[in-house]
Amino acid sequence: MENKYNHIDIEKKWQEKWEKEETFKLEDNFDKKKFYCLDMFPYPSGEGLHVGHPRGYVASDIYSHYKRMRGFNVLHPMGWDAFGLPAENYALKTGINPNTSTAQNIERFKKQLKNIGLSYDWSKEINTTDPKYFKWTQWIFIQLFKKGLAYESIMPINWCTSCKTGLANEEVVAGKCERCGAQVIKKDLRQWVLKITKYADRLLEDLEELDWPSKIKDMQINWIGKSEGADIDFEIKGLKEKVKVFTTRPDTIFGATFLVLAPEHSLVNSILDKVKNSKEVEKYIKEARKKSDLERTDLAKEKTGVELKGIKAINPVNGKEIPVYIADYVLGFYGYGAIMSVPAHDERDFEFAKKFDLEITEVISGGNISKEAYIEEGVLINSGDFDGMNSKESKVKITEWFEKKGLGKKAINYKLRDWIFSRQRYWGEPIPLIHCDKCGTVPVPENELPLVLPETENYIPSETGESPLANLPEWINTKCPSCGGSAKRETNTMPQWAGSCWYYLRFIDPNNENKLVDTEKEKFFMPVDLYVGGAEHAVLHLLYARFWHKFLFDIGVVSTKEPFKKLKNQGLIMADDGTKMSKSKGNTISPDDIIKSHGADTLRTFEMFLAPFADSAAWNPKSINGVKKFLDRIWDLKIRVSKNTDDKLDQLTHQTIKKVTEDIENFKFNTAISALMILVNEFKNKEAINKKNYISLLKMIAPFAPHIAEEIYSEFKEGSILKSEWPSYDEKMIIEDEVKIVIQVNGKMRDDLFVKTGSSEKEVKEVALNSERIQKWIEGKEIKKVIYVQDKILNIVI
Ligand code: ANZ
Ligand code: ZN
Repeated sequence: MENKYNHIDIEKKWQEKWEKEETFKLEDNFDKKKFYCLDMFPYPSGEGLHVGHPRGYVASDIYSHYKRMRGFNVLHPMGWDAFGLPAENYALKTGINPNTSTAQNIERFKKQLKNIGLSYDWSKEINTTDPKYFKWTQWIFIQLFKKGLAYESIMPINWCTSCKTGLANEEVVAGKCERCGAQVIKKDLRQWVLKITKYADRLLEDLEELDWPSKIKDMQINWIGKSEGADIDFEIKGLKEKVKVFTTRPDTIFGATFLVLAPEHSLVNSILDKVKNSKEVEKYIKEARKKSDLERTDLAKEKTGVELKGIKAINPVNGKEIPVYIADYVLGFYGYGAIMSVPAHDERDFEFAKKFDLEITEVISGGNISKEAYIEEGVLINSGDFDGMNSKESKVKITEWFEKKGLGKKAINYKLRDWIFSRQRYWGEPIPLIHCDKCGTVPVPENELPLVLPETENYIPSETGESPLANLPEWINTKCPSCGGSAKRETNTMPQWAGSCWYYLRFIDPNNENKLVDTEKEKFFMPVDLYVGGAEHAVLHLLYARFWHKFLFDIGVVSTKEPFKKLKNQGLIMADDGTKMSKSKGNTISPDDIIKSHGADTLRTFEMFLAPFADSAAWNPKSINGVKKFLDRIWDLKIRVSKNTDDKLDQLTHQTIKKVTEDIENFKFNTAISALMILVNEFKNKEAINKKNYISLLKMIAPFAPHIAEEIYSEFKEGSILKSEWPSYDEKMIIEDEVKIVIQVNGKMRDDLFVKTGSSEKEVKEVALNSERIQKWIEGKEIKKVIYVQDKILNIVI
């Protein structure tokens, strides 16, 4: 009888069965322990998925299966982050309404995800562009507005010359638009801005309680950029105006030999008539406006600047007259857009002083300031009464001196800026505000939400920088909700990040028409226990979502301080030549093709086996066949199942259960699969396999390869294996005498491994070849021979 593993039939059969029987539907059971396992939901692009995309989805799916089998009520949803520029740019090109193209893309994505056999509860599906969803995005905005956390401001914003829209700082990469690569310039525009800075301290402090990769936490810490120091006022000789500076080094004040203002500093314009070289100054200001902040603060860049001739400042601690410059290395929107320059102890100031031949006064001992700035803290010199004090103490003392004189005070500064929240685009949530001449800015009444997008055929933004909505008078003209007079709608839309700031809450209760989320359900399911996605979201989405969550906490909508308890980032899957996969390079591999040729189970298992989850890895078309063979082997073993017992196999099975359980808990999927491969090889060497051991194997492989596991299991047992209980192990069975074996490659020690006493050469070799440390040395090499001294040493000769 020919009974071969036929992945195509099996995968189709089980996907249909799961769907029909709603196998993965969230249980309406609040007595069980919950587990909320969330993926970063995708933007449904027109290109569909390549094999790199599902890596995170497969991992979270494995974890969800595992948790279900451990008795948890698992919420594992999926949805669409579907507002965004690509759909709008596509509409501009083709005239096709973004609604239409988005719906098509979603359908395609969904089909691709279903083919992978991911265990989402599709009854929880959401789409950020669905008015039933963005009604609540708008509702949250109105609450922010009512609490004074959304405000209007004329701001020089980052303006993409090609997309013709404002960008957040985070969307500008090396002075270019993150989306289209065009030059980004500064442009003054009326903007809606969210006061994320009000939450800066809480966003910092609460990072501590999160189980997140430290790299991501550090990026948030740096982005928020809290620094402590002092504000100090400098008098300008002969003028009323003072210049306030922020410094982290008040201990160096005696070395402040000049002031530098940012070109956009407000003082510059107001005193221009007193500046002798005003023409030169004006020209410099104009040039500076063309540069991005990044270019301006680039350490490597040659410093530029212009002296404000005829203007002098006074150093408050010693009364010395010092020159005043404008230079673009001082940013207009950090601190006060002005600095006291201490060339002896700050690198940029040092370079600047060298270039313009300015005085350099050493005030911290220990450096060699004829050569370079000495930026360490240390002992003060040339600092009057403060000589001999160390930096730490003198910072306090000098700040106190300023406080007493009323010339300064202790201060804290943040790099974090308020979040520019408006976009001049069509395909986004309309900002639900109305402008009335009499009443000012009034929110759309909450019972009139959602405020939907009007139909149009014209997606071209207006040249003035307003959104395409500004071209639709029937939409703009409305009644003031407060006085009933004629009024105008806000034409800005929200940025792409808005919908993803709170979607994890809506998954809990996606169809609630009266509330953003039901309070009881929210209490039960929040926080998200595990969040899986790309590390590229370290400071964008992950900071914005935390901000909104904290706001929702403050207004009583959510019960937890933080939304995402544990975060895991996946590494990228690269093309087999090691470069990034992209449609434009033509090196993408479609999961659909792999699913046809090898099966979804093989794809899933292979993506986890490829490398440690957080590492990037190149797609390896050859080794996928090895994974397919591994599943074939599991299939072929089923005819050997019997009542026979075998102590050695029992023991190995128990050891494997322990290893795989721990590995899944720790997201070490690749080593979990290695352990299963070893077990399967042992099984293969036996004529008969005890049924209990074989079922344990099936249960362990089920989260990785659910279709084949279901199919085989159904020959032995009733019900879905994915609803069965995770196998347990007996500690007593596992203990055995172990010895440490030294593993050498060409006579050099490369690893040591514990194996059971008396292991055969074959057994030790198998373990050794699975060690990552050993693989590094033998990869791609031919093994010439293996020398084994039992219980002592294994030498691999290549
Ligand atoms: C004097 C000084 C002496 C400084 C010294 C540093 C070293 P962080 O830590 O990033 O907050 N600064 C202040 N405002 C600035 C602006 N708008 N653009 C560019 N630089 C600015 O850095 C704070 C320090 O950055 C401040 O302390 C100031 O230079 C500079 F030996 O003041 B310092
Ligand atoms: Zn009114």
